[in-house]
Amino acid sequence: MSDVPEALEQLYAAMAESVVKLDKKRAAELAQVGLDRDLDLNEVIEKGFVVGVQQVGELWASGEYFLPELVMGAEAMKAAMAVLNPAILARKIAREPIGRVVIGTIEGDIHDIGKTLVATMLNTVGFEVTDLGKNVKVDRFIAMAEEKNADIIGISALLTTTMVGQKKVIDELKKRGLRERFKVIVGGAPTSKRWANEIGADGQGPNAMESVELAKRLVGAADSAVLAAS
Ligand code: B1M
Repeated sequence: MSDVPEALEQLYAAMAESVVKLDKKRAAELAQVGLDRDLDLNEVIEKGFVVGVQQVGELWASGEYFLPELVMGAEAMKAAMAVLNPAILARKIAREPIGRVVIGTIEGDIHDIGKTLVATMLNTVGFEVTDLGKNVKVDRFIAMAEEKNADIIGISALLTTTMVGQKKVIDELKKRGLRERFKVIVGGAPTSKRWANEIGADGQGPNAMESVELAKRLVGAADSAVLAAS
């Protein structure tokens, strides 16, 4: 492939640019470069491709990009993740699960890139993860958490209009006398620690790495040496 920067910061910038330019092929190729160079994949994702998809969001918000570009930007990001995911999962440690997580994107919301990344990272460090996908109803979060005997329910929301669904899950847990049975983590761009406190969640994950640390703390596995998998 032509034109691959040697310097790390420029390579990350090229990864971001591939998403901004909606170029699936180049995004996948640059993800492969990240693997070939044995780079820290969290950095490849957070400093490279995520920066690009955020820029796509800004361009859309400012009216320079329209919905098709938003979709194509997401597809470029997904093309990169399709290359990186097998390598991330290959680091998984075969052992008893350190905890069980049921995770999904709340009803009305189809943004699933960040949620899937968090699910993958949790899986990698040793959680048993049930990914419910996107547009998940309140009842389904609770039914699956009970069925899987989950320790943690993870609820992602990317829209200010859907984040209220996170509160609905917690309120419903309280109503059914189940609030103490499960820890609840919320995440997604419009959420914050303050929001998590306000709705009575056990924590908010600002990004995938910190969400993993939070989940480990919540199941009392924070100091386990084997968890330094990524
Ligand atoms: Co949409 N979208 N989108 N979108 N989209 C946003 C979120 C928006 C901020 C763009 C903007 O205005 N700048 C805006 C929301 C505004 C608001 O509510 N405040 C927006 C809008 C308005 C919309 C539509 C309504 C557009 C329309 O149709 N008119 C529509 C909504 C559809 C729906 O859900 N009902 C829509 C649609 C789409 C696409 C389908 C085109 C596509 C999603 C494709 C997909 O996910 N499969 C899309 C995209 C790609 C975005 C942006 C550009 C990028 C989101 C993303 O994937 N980021 C986004 C702009 C932005 O975020 N800056 C935008 C990368 C990802 C790795 O980050 O998801 O934040 P993120 O996840 C992070 C953390 O948040 C955290 O960890 C992750 C990894 O670090 N995290 C968790 C996430 N979930 C977590 C859960 C946890 C813990 C941590 O525990 C459970």
